[in-house]
Amino acid sequence: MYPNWILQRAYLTPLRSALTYEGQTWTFQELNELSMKRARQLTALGIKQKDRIAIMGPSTTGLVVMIYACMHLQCEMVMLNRRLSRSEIAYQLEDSEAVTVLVADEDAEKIPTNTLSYHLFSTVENSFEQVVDIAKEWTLTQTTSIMYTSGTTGFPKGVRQTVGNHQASATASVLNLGLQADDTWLCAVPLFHISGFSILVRSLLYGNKVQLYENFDADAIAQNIIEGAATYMSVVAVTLERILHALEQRNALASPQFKMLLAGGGPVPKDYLTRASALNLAVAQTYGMTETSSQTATLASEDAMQKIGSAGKPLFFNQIKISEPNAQGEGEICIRGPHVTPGYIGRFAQKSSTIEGWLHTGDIGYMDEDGYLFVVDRRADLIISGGENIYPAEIENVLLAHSAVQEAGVCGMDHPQWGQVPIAFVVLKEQISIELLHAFCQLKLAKYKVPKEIIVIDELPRNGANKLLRRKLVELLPSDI
Ligand code: S0N
Ligand code: AMP
Ligand code: MG
Ligand code: MG
Ligand code: MG
Repeated sequence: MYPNWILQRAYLTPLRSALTYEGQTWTFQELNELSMKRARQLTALGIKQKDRIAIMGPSTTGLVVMIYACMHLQCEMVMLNRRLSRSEIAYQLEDSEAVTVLVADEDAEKIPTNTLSYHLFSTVENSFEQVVDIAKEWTLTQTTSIMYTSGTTGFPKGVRQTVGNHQASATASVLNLGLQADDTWLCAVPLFHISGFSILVRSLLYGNKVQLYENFDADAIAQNIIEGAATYMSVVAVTLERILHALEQRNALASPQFKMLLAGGGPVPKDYLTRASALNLAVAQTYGMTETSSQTATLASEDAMQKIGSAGKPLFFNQIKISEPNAQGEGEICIRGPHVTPGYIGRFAQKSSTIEGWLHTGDIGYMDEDGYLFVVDRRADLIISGGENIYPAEIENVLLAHSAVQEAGVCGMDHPQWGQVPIAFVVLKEQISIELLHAFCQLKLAKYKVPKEIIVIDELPRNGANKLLRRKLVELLPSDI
């Protein structure tokens, strides 16, 4: 048995700062009291311990308290991505069979109209309380969170992240990065992604403060880094670039107090690492994913420059092997360790997440002679736009559902603002305007997934077995978009 993280942390270091948001600070004791109260209010509204519930809201104290309240109740939290379209959210609610949705008031309109049960945060916050016996102990195998990640089929899979997965991840992270009592982790990545959620888990396990931002505000964050108010921060390539740009514009260096930007969620252009180094900004590149509750391998800062481009070595408990390497040593990256998900829920519940304990990521990489991981290609034509994953099949499925579309193929195109954006190619069976097709996509897909261009062609590139060759689509991209 393992302790309820929130109770244990409030017991060990009640008066330490736990969270700062918009200039206000809460101690671990205060967050515990608030979340215990919220747990009693959720109980009064009919939510039972261990229920599977969905949560959606912007990164505010209200969301953190709601998450901790659900942890107290040992609920399985389906973390909904606020950028998704209503129909994408409807899919996740249906697939997860969440008994209810807890939604921040400002996100209420994103809840699908046929949702049977939901509670606004304000309803919970104003509810009466009902006594509930909060579990003091948790088990390693209980599911804390569920995050949907899409796949080759275009049908997102709900990934279980257990108490054991989160604890192993947070422990391995601190064994690598180190820790001091006054370290503060700046959180401007969404709490519905493991990039953000793992910052909360680390805070509870380490007793460190989280400085939470509702939005990614490059100027405010650059100022924070110049002042050294925070010591760690998680970024994706796009947000790293925005920080570099803001610092360069001010002609200012990072404070010596600031320790490290943890950069993940996709590859980081080498040029950013050089620019960061010129600003005294240490960047640790990391390779991780939803299925591994965040980092699997991380490059130590002392290796940053001589192993430029590497995602580092696996963290202490984790193993990486390259499956079926080619002559250059490149093959599928496989991961084993206590941080690897036990599996999926919903329609993928029967699908095993591992083979003989190894998670087959679909990503391609190699280990150099010193044991450093290099990720050379990502899984299944995955497009990463500003740290958000897009699988071509998700967009193709939507386009194919339109009566005018005969065939559809999607690929990624490099983009100065987002790293990559999706572009769609369609073969039509009847005439239709691109505007209408575009509007159709907007209805069904998150904005970042809506193809930047829809290009009509006569025929899609396919191989002998009639399989769509998405990589050939890239060659068809016009040079003027
Ligand atoms: C890049 C972000 C911050 C952009 O958001 P911003 O600037 O706040 O935009 P908005 O004001 O909301 O919208 C303005 C317009 O921009 C469009 N838009 C927004 N985001 C995107 C996007 N990603 N791609 C394309 N367009 C986008 C809006 O639609 C809007 O359009 P208009 O004007 O037309 O209405 C934001 O996207 C962001 O926060 N991205 C990062 C997400 C993230 O954290 N991804 C990581 C996921 N992966 C993992 O969690 C696993 C890896 C991991 O754990 C990890 C990752 C990083 C660091 C550490 C770790 C770790 O291991 O610990
Ligand atoms: P997600 O499931 O949304 O967490 O996305 C994880 C995927 O992002 C991985 O399977 C990789 O394809 C990609 N990714 C994460 N970190 C890196 C990295 N350091 N370099 C290249 N790709 C990465
Ligand atoms: Mg994903
Ligand atoms: Mg914004
Ligand atoms: Mg969007």
